[in-house]
Parts: sequence; C-alpha cells; structure tokens
Amino acid sequence: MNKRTSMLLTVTAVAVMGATLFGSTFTQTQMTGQSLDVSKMDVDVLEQIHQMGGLQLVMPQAFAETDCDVLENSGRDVKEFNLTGVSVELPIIGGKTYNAMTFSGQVPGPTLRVTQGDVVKMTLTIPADEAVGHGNDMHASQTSSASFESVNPGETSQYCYIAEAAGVFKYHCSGVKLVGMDQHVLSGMYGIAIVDPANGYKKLMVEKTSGSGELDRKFYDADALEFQLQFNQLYLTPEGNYDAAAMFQHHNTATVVNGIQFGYVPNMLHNILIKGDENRNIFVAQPWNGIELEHMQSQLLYVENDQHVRIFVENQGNEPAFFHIVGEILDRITQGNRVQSAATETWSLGGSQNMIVDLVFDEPGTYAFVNHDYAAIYTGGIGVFVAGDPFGLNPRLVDAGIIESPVPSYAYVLGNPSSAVPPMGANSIAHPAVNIHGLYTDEVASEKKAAGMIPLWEVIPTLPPVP
Ligand SMILES: [Cu+2]
Repeated sequence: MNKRTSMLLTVTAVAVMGATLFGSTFTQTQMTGQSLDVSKMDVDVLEQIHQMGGLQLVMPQAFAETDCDVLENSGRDVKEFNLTGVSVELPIIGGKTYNAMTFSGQVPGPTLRVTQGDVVKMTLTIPADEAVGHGNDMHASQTSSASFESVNPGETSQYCYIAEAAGVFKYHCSGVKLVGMDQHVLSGMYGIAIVDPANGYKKLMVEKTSGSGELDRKFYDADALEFQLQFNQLYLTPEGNYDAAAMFQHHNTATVVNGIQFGYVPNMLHNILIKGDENRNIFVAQPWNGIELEHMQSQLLYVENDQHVRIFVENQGNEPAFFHIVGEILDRITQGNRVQSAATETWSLGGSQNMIVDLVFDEPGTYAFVNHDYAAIYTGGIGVFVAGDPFGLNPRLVDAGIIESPVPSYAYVLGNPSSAVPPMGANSIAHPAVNIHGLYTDEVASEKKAAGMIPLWEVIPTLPPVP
C-alpha cells in the first residue's frame, strides 16, 4: 500500500475527524458534563482557507519507509517489538480497582530500547476475547498512525519503521480508528521507546567548587545507572471506569508515576528493615503499607553517591509535569539529542514531551522527586531516591550476615524496582539486582520472578532481624 496517498490531510478532514471523535456515541455516553461544543467549530471557514490553498496539513514526503519486507532486508539491525492489547482490572489506592487497558498486561507497557538507525518491527495482537480493538502510535516513528488504523479482536497487525531520531518517545494506543483514544491511553495503554544516539551518550560534566571556593569541573563517564519515570493521570468514576467528563475538565482522580500513585515511597517492609518495626514510618506519606499487594506495593529507588545517574522521563499525561528532585540539582537536561539546560532546579514537560536527566547524587540521603505542582504531589506524583547508606545499615547488614562487606547502595541488597528499570543500552550500568514492582497482572509478575527478579514481599520477612 502506498502510504503517501493517505498522508494528505486537509483541515476539513481534520475538522470532520474531530467531529467524528467527539460526536461519537463511544465517548458521548460517558460524558455527563459536556464541555466541548463541536457546533462552534466553523468548518466553512476552514474549507474557505483550504480553497485558497492555505493550511494544508501535509506529512513530509521524506518520511521513513514502512514496508517491512524492504526494511527487514535493508542490512540495518531489526528490533522486534511485540505487544498485546488486553483489558484487565488493576488496583488503585484505597483498596479499590479500576478498569485498565494495557499493552501486554502492564502499565506502562514494556519499554522498547533501540539504537538510532535501527528498524523497529512493531506487532500488535488483540486476543479474541478482548471487547474492543486497539491501535498503536509510536512517536519514535515518522509515519502516520492513521495508516495503521486499529487491530480488531482476534487479529494481529504490524508495521516497520526506522528509528531515525535519538531520544525518548511516547507510544500509545490510538483507540479504535482514533475513536476512544483518550480513554485507552488514560486507562493505561502507553509506554516509551528509548532510541539511543548512534554515537552513544555524552560524558557528564558537573561544576563544583573546591578548596577555598575555586571553580572545578568533574567529568563522569557516559555509562550511567538508568531509570525511567512516566508521569500520567487517572480520570475515574467512583466505580473505576474512565470518566471523560472529568478529563475534559482536567479534574483528575490520581497522579501516577509508572502507573502507580506514590509508587516509590517507603512501605512497612522498609520500616522493618530500617526501624525494626513495621509501624514506625520513615517517610511522611506511606499509603501502600499492605504486604498483600506484593509487587504493587511501593518500593524505593537506590543509587550510589558520586555515580552518573540517567533518568528517562516522559509526560504521558494531560497536565504538565514540573520535574524536580528535592535536595538535588538536575545536572543536565537533554531533549532529543540536544542539551537544553544544565545545573537547573526544575524542568517542565508538556503532554507527550520527554527528557533525559543526567545527575549525580553528591551526598548520602533521601531525595524526593516530584511533579512540582502541589495538586500532583498530593495525589501521587512523588517518589524517593535513596543515595548511599543514609540509614547506616551497612554494619548491621554485615553483622546479620546479609552482606559480606559494606555496599555503596541498598540496590545491592534489595534491587531496584523493575517498573523503573529500562532495558540495557550501550551506555547502561547494570543494576546490581532488580525487584518485582509495577502495575502488573499476576502473570507478568510471575514471568519476572522466573527471570530471577527479587520478590521483596517474600524475602524481607525472612531476613534475620536487624537489631
Ligand atoms: Cu486501545
């Protein structure tokens, strides 16, 4: 099929598409508080502009090839990315559940990692018992999502593209031929693709003063310990269904990071480890204290001091994310493959925008990362990095025989949460261990256990008590 023929979208077509979207029974049945009046869209005026030859939305003609047969034999590395579109019930805070839509039984969907110039072969399968079809729009591609349309229950479809641009890129369900896209994405059908630069990442320079205050520069190798953080919101009815009216009014029910509210704050297991008492909280907000939630309990992010840390951040949501780490400076901000800022306190991401944060945690301590919008913080947009050994656990862990000698971070004992650990790239430092954490179905959690990840909810209670 010649995709180029479908690339020409006039403004009228876009307007009609919008009317189809917002006027469909699919979304309208869920809107009790109508806040968007399609009748105010003046299609005639847009058509007049079009007749005058203006305002055509034309996709570039030089977009990357999408023919899988051609691309698979092009000599480039081909990375297969297989996703399944499934609706499942998943927990939210307060002992409730919501009706989630997922890629492959997890929110966010699996992270794809490729190198600039690779061919991505994306295959989407929809099980026969799934109620609706799903699509996939990968922002790392430069093809029209409309050409992929959607995949019906019981069917499989695929497309190929060249990952031409380096950076972090959202991918998301495009609904049923774009209808219901908002519902599908905000119910969980999103993820990221990391496209590593063909020439690798740059080393990190951090300015410091030393001695009596003279300026010094410290350089860190490009290799880094890596994390991924995806910000989003949930808009839910009390019954746990998607609430379009709430979405149109930006009245979110929850702020989530990697799918979970407060997913990276301490829980009772950390209380046991650090205080020897499950009821003595070590952080102001510990909403996930129930051990029965297993892989969906909150976990912490562990880093070493004086270590190059790289965080891939994506704003999957409808509202801005003002990314800040309390007590730290973001040493470098990269978007695409271009440095945007250095030594900055906060960097802001609009919807469907991303960045790579490079930093070094200088001192042992606990560092909260936040969306620095108080409404977001209080509804779940906060988590904690623990750098070094701020709780003085090393001697106690050695005495208890849990470790042989002091370790530079608790990741050596507990691992880092699987939901925050992206696949390895050419400049990745391997995490010492990974624990099972994330908004996963039980099947996905079992797969991670079989792959050797640590089930902390089983391990910590068996550790010898730390005096
Ligand atoms: Cu979908």
